[in-house]
Amino acid sequence: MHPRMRVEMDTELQHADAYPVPSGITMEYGTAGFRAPACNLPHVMYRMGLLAVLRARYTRGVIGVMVTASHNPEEDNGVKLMEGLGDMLSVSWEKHATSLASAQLGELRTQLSALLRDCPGSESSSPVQKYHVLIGQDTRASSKVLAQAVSDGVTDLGGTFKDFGLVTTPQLHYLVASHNSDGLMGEPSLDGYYRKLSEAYKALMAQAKPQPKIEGSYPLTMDGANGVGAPKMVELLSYLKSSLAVKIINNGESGKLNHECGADYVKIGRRAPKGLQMLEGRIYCSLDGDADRLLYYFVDKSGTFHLVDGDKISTLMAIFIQHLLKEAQLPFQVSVLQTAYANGSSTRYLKDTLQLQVYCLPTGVKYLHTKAKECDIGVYFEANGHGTVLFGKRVLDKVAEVMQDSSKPETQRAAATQLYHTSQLINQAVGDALSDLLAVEAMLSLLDLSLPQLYALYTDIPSRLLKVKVIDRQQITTTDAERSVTHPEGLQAAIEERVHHHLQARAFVRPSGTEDMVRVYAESKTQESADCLAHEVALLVHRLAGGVGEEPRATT
Ligand code: 16G
Ligand code: MG
Repeated sequence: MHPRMRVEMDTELQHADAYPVPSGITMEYGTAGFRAPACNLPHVMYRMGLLAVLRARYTRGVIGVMVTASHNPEEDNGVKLMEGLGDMLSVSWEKHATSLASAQLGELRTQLSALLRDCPGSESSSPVQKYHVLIGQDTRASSKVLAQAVSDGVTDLGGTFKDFGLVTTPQLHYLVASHNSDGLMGEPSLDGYYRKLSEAYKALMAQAKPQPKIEGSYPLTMDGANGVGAPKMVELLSYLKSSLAVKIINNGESGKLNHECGADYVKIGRRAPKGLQMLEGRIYCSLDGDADRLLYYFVDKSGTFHLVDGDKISTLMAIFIQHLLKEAQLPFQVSVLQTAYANGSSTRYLKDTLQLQVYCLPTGVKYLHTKAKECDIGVYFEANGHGTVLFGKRVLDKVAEVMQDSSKPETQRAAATQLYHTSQLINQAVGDALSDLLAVEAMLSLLDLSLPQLYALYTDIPSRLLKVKVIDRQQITTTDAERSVTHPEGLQAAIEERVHHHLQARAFVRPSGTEDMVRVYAESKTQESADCLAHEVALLVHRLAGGVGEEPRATT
């Protein structure tokens, strides 16, 4: 056993004094880890370094710690842990993260000792084992110092670490997954990541019809949100050589992170990033600050903006895979996993037109990813652009069998080969904007489908998202994948009563996992009706669930 890893916490925690808990600050490990103004985070980062070593010891695998606050403003930062095959920190350890985060020194030792006692093998005197932590960071000015705090925590508990510096969140998930699978998921390096993606993309595109070139221009423009996705896309493009041309804007050279650009800005406002003059016939996409979300968009002849959101990207992927399964004569089920925010039209199209199995799950990647793992092929995307496709082992084994079976017709084997390359292209650890971007490009080409054609497959039902501030948002509890409120009493009945006054309508409310707000979502036949319903429901939340400040006003 490492000398610093005794069951009783007699270790010095050399750096602990440098990271006191500021008074009056408590934080919760939420949907996407901790997020807060960067100045409030050094002590949290140090403690997450400590926790990562314990978790590495508990899981007997490498743990990843990513310093990022994704699409939040530059002034914020955050941290999340990943483990196993790139999964999010186990939900059962989130409470340990929460309680360690605000533990003062004495309490910290007590909590660490308790956690240490529970670690398997803690009583044995087995030979020294290194507990290894991979650290990554986004482009925020605060990230470097905060990553240092993580590494101080790691070394204080005798762990070792590798700081990868700037990486996208999905790249760190990949690195953790590849480390913990002994390279089965790919080589555990950034070079391994780029090679895997670029080779799979080139192999898929070798089967596609050549695309018409637009002289002196790029068919695809990518908004990097002034975040880490932009430089990482440049690296990826150097592996792709001439097989993909992308113009990158908001590459971080001058603009501010996530400011008037990026996937969240585009999704919420349904508009182009500031300064982008969109042209008909071109296509555009936006990443978020840590490159785990991707959205596409274009303008039509009249200059009207159209968003191809996560629901539509998920539809494209499901169509592509369903088509290949049929060609390859593989009788596997494609399941699509959505959250309550998925537009009702998308759900109907997937179920009724494509005849796919569709599930609705609570918001947050951890729920979608866990369910996707149970499926033959699980396609999951949140409407906000975060998602991926998971291929089950049973499917991959069968795909490999067909690929190699020379008695099968060429078309069948070719389809199986494309399925194989698709499974290599799409990040199996987590939703990954860079990997998804290559997948969307390849799938559109191979299906010979344009982005406007994908957009036109179904028409979104008008919707409205609002937020309401209440005294304590945790007082609102929900069931049925967040589509129905269980507390406070009477709220659900009142929502349903309002919904009945609108055509083709639905509405739900849920406490946000990342902001101190209650979110309200409504859909209805017309935009006016959706706006009205959302406002009515927001008023109900304010009145029945302890609203703070003025009542919500109607949107005009
Ligand atoms: C986080 C989640 C995202 C979810 C969003 C909801 C991960 C990696 N990210 O960004 O999946 O859509 O939170 O935020 O799980 P909300 O709870 O504030 O609505
Ligand atoms: Mg993100």
